[in-house]
Amino acid sequence: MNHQNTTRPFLWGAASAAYQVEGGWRADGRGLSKWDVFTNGERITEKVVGAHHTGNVAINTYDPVQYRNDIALMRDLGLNAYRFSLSWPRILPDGTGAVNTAGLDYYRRFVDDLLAAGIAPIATLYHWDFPAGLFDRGGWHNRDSIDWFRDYAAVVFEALGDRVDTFVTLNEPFIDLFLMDLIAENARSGEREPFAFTSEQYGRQAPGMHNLLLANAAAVGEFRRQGLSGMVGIALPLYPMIPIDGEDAGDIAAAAQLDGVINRWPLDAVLKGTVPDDVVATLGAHNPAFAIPEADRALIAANSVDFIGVNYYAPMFVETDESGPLGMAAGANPDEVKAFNGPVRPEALHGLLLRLRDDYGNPPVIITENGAGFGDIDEVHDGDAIHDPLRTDYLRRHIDAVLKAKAEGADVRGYLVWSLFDNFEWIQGYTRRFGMVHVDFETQTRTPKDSYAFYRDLIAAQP
Ligand code: IFM
Repeated sequence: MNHQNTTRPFLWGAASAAYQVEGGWRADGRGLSKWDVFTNGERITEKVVGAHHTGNVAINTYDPVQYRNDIALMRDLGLNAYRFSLSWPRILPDGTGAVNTAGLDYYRRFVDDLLAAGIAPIATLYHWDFPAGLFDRGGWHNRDSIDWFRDYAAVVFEALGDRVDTFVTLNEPFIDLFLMDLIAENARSGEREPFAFTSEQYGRQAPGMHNLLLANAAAVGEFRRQGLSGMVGIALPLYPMIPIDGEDAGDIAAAAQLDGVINRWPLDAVLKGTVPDDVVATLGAHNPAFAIPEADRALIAANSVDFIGVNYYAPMFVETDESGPLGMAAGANPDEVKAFNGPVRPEALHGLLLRLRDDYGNPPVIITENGAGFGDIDEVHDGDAIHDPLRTDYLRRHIDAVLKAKAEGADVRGYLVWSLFDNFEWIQGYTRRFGMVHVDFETQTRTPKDSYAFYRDLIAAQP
């Protein structure tokens, strides 16, 4: 592990992803991703939110006039870091082979404009927009995906490694495979409710998840091979697991098992270089073909990351439930106020950061996503102002939790809000707003909300 940049100031930033913000889906030679197909062809948003939403235009940040205005808002906010993702099919329209120079030029310009504004770029290589043609060949289930991704990473590192010093290989592999792909599959086939998963589906996704961890290792290896001086990490969706009945042995065991599948598996792989065999057994019970060859273990062992990106929104409350995947149900206490992504529990983020400190050798951590949407109750339009007190309170309490863990020795290097702007929220389309800045999706007008002013003042008050 390369613990560089210890002298860099704490990063106060925000995060986004290409498909959720860029638009320009056919511009300048961009190829298609699986999400273009999901939204334009099979129209999965109709099955989930009853409306046909796509990322074809999104919030239009492929347009340089638009994104330069957005960078001005970032500067006024006082951000010193901005996390964005690169669209794989914008750079390699077929996913492999010929490079689309116009796509790379777009990212070079965007990065240069961020740097000129004093904002450090944090570039994610993959945030779910898998090239459509390669998805048809099995996506992450095809072992060739490891080479496809390493070759794509090589192109990006060569093109941007001179100006980006922090790369994230993959965003939330578990959510990509076990949530989004399964929802899309259920919605498209119509065989079951979009959110109803089975143990067999989980077993089927397991080799894909393993391939994602190998792809991460291969990209980290490529980063080292090119001798780049920055840091490379991965952004994991981490969910502290809380047994619904803390006295019930079944619920306790279910919480531990789900922790293994979602948290411990990728954390062990990218930080310790090991594969937890109990997790392989849990998933292998639903897919006898799932096994880990020795050569794979060696690749993982040789390529741990420089930092861990923590995407934290909420804990999961877990209980045994024979009808749920892996015999479990995970959700939230129905009596709590919930943000879109779960109950508001900043203390669980604090605990998670101490777990990384204590169980994983205190790796450098960047909170690569944290934020909330609460729906209309938290989007109160009042003349030119938009009041979002619940989001503001959420951010304040989670930042306090992060700073407390940092003061207790956790090696936290930065905090990035999801998100600066309202944007395309995957299967929920434009119906879920996470931004500190409101976006009118018809006119692309940006209006800062109260949370923007809160975050600006908080950043300005830092020593
Ligand atoms: O919008 C998503 C993002 O793409 C991945 N992490 C969670 C966010 C909010 O749901």
